Amino acid sequence: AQLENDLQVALSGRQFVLHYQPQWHLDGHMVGAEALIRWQHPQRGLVGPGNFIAVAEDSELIVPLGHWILRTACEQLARWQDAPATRHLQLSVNVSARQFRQRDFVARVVEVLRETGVRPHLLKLELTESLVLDDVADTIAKMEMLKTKGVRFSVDDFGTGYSSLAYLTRLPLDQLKIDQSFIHNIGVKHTDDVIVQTIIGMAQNLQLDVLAEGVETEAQKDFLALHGCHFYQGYLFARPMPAAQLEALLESVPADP
Ligand code: G
Ligand code: G
Ligand code: MN
Ligand code: NA
Repeated sequence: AQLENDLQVALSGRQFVLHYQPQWHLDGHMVGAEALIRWQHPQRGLVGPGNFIAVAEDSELIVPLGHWILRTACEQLARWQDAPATRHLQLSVNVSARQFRQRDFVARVVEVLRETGVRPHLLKLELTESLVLDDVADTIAKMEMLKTKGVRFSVDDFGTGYSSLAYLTRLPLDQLKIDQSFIHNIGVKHTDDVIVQTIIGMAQNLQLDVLAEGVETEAQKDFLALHGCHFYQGYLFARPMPAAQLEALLESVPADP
């Protein structure tokens, strides 16, 4: 409960910041970024979410925190869409289960879009496989309402759950993100090579984009490219970074056409 209290203080004290990890097309263009929260702790410095997101998710705190994340990400996205060099960047935002299950989740997203002026198709909401599976009817209803507005959807950590093709076809999805545990084992564990190829094939058959996350080596990238994966995120390309640093990085790589 101490950490929960500290998080409450951090939220009202504006101690959270968002970093952005670039996402790339195979052709070398930066296509977007994923927003990842950090805690700028007055004593401990920059703290990663591994230590606190789970605690926030176990309490109601994830609801106001999740809303702050969405609003802050959309404020950044609004600045990017208004500048020539960054106007094509899409932004992925992680959504927690408790946040998504709120009755007013759809209304909140629509409100943030309206207030920030973000073009909805630039916003991609990342839902985990387990979230999506937990209450499929509610998931589909909410996704469809937002899909109508133009918002895009990605399944995060894909492959770690037990999703069937049958339910995947019922969701208005745009992208599958292959979980980094599988990427890590490319060339190391044969069954994971097979899983990666299967996910890429599944995405192609469903006409979804597929993004590999946690790509750390050229060998992993080459394997993924060989098997038809077009989108990448990982330390091989860039770490999560402040928005200004991402903008500087963009100046040194070709912009998305
Ligand atoms: O870099 P990384 O340490 O940023 O993130 C660790 C975990 O925290 C990941 O599972 C990631 O999905 C989660 N996470 C990071 N940022 C956010 C966020 O803004 N919202 C939610 N719900 N989870 C996040
Ligand atoms: O769970 P989610 O996929 O939302 O969070 C992504 C997490 O993966 C973040 O903690 C991010 O910092 C981390 N990450 C991103 N790229 C890499 C990578 O290449 N290697 C490793 N080990 N972690 C990564
Ligand atoms: Mn994610
Ligand atoms: Na993930």
